[in-house]
Amino acid sequence: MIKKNGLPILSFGIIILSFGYLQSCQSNKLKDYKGTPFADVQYTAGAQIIPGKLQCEFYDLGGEGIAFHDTDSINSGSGRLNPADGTYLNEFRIDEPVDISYTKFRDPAIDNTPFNLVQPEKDQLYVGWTKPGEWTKYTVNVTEAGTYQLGIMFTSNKDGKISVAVNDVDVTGPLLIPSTFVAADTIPWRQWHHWNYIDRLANIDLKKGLQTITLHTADIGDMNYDYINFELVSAPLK
Ligand SMILES: [Ca+2]
Ligand SMILES: [Ca+2]
Repeated sequence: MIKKNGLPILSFGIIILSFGYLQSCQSNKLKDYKGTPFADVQYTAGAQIIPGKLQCEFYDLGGEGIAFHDTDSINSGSGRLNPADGTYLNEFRIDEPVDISYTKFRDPAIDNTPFNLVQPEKDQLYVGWTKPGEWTKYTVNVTEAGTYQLGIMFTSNKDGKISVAVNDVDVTGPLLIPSTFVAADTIPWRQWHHWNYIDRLANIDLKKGLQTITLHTADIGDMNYDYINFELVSAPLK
């Protein structure tokens, strides 16, 4: 009887052990990771929740090489394009080299032009001045395992490419972020302010629990990232 039942019991045991090993790898990965969820005087919610919007400017705390990689030591937005004036938006992460700005609705128009493919909301922080090789990393809390459809709110001065990694493993390969260049807009700098939203960027599988998502600027650059939306489209197979 023992011999007869040995194989199924052994197989079941291997499946359990394999599952445990994968879980262990995942938690060890996070344990070895030195970054922590973003927090400041206004944002205290901890790890961003999936499903939902991953706000790109809320990349983790931890510094260069841990929570992000930037090609220089300057924040081209906070404190530069947006002078330090004591306001939250102008000084957001002012001492960090990831380049951050926010959507401005003014007259003359900046982010509120008819050249938008999708109108953004005003005062939305975003990561900009992106260059190939740069990345930002996020500790996220996935509340439901399954397949997620990714959407992105963005501008793209050329046909840039991004990729997305889960626990440091690239799960998408290069994804085209099509140009939002509009020749009819004769103000050159405003080509960086034509917004669009893609709702079917990619589908990825996520396990439940705390893990990391990394947003890579894979090619070309010159994109602005407001947020990536994670919509649960199917639950895991039972
Ligand atoms: Ca920079
Ligand atoms: Ca944002």
